[in-house]
Amino acid sequence: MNPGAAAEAVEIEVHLRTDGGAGMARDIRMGLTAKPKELAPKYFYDELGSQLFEQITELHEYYPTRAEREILSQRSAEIVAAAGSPGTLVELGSGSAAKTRHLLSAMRDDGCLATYVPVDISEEITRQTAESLVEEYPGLTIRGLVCDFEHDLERIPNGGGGRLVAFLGGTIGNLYPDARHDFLTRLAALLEPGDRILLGTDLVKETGRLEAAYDEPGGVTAEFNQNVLQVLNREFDGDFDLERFEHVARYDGDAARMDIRLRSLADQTVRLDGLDLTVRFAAGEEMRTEISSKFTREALEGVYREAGLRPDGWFTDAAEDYALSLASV
Ligand code: SAH
Ligand code: AVI
Repeated sequence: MNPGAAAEAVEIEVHLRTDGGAGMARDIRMGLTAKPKELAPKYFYDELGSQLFEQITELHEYYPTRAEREILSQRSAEIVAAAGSPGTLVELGSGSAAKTRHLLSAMRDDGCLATYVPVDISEEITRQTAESLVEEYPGLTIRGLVCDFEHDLERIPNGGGGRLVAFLGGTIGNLYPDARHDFLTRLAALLEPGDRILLGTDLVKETGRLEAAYDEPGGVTAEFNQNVLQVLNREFDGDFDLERFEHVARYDGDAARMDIRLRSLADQTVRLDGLDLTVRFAAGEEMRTEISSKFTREALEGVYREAGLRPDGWFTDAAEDYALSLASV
């Protein structure tokens, strides 16, 4: 394809910091002054954070990506048919869209593929992904949205020819139950009859495997977690010393979720000039940076129903570590 044609087939809308960064500043100030302190996982994903996540997906201990790839590589044609051969694939939290190729190829082979809408908070990875995909799928139109999918969900375009809205990787598990309910309820309100959601969820399993997946000896996940402090240093002229915080990943069986934190290794004071904020950490104090919920089929079907969605498809890998499910209004 000539490069001009490829450029015309890609359009990326950016809706980040439309408030000049005031929302992020408010969020971080609230999180660092709360008791206990907490940061939202969406702040992990600067350019380095996105690269570190890609490395996580290749770790032996991190089975969710492998399991989801197994399902998509074997069942994408079936999923596309069950979703009514949609013309548009919307993907929330698309990242590198590595596994999404299976769905796009199944749509191409079905003859329905027209438009791909990647939606992600990380501009760099969304642009790279769009540029690669337009080369790989001649004729594909890409309408990327760089935004916070919780804030800007209603910007998702209407799809002529039906939509499949994929939310892969288990990222739904990074939302707290209330936020997840609001998010799915809003998503349900956007769906037209015939549109489908395709949701990736990690399943409940033994604690040892879960904790190993989030705290592997190689330390990539620790680096991914600590990188959020580097994001704050850059954004708010801060002086967090990453070496003085250690990665903690524990499974909370009552809440059925991984609980991921940074633990201060010393009594210390951190200054963020950009927020005119001084924050004290006691030795051993923990600050949560992410939760990652794990589901049973029954629990997930309850979550769907509460949001006004009807579960209508369930696909797992052979080991039943991970599930993809379809839902509609
Ligand atoms: N879907 C990919 C990537 C998962 S990592 C996979 O399965 O491998 C989570 C992705 O969601 C990252 O690319 C991150 O940038 C994006 N993300 C996280 N929070 C987000 C938010 N609030 N709004 C938009 N994108 C978000
Ligand atoms: C993006 N998300 C689904 C990952 C997860 O498994 O919750 C993020 C992650 N955090 C640590 N490792 C991977």
